[in-house]
Amino acid sequence: MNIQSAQFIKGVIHGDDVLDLQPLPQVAFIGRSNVGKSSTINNLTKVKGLAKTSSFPGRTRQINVFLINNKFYLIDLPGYGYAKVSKVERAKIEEVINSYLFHPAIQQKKVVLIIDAFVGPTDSDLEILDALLEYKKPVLILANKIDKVKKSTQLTALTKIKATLHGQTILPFSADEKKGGAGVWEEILK
Ligand SMILES: Nc1nc2c(ncn2[C@@H]2O[C@H](COP(=O)(O)OP(=O)(O)O)[C@@H](O)[C@H]2O)c(=O)[nH]1
Ligand SMILES: [Mg+2]
Repeated sequence: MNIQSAQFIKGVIHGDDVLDLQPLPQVAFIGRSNVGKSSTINNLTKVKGLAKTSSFPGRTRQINVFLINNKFYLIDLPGYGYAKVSKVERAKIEEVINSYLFHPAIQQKKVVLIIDAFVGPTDSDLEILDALLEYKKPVLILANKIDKVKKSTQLTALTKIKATLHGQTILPFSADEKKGGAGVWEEILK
């Protein structure tokens, strides 16, 4: 993918707030807090700092919208499953995510579900995957932070992840490394 332009459009807290976007395809990034959603967006667009990354989980509470090449939108969603926030706060974040992901008037071109290759799929990951499949969303699963898994055990780790995630295709990825983005773009735009 040749990136000519990548711009931040807005940050919102409800799916209704993106209904005024141009009628262009939307690619959404979803996953646990701190799994590397923002890093993946920066890697794919090759714009460092486009999406704010943080080593502290639970920082993004809003839906951030980016316009790429004036052709499609990348949607950075808040992370779920962060244990250190209150129940009320967690429910609020889930509401923000669901209001966008399952909005009846929004059909994403792709929903990129990012899981941690080192940690493996969590209950929250499975829950969201099941919901995405139930809503017949076009899902792409990235196993990010593959650099944290020893080379010799990567295949075993990926096979295990795949089995847990109902045999869905899993793409190993490392948002921290420069390479690998081309394969992800190919899958996203399929
Ligand atoms: N080792 C490693 N660290 C990563 C990778 N992707 C993201 N991180 C780190 O994980 C932390 C959270 O990343 P961020 O993109 O902010 O996660 P988000 O909360 O899902 O948006 C940051 O400290 C990143 O540098 C990766 O592929 N490998
Ligand atoms: Mg983020």
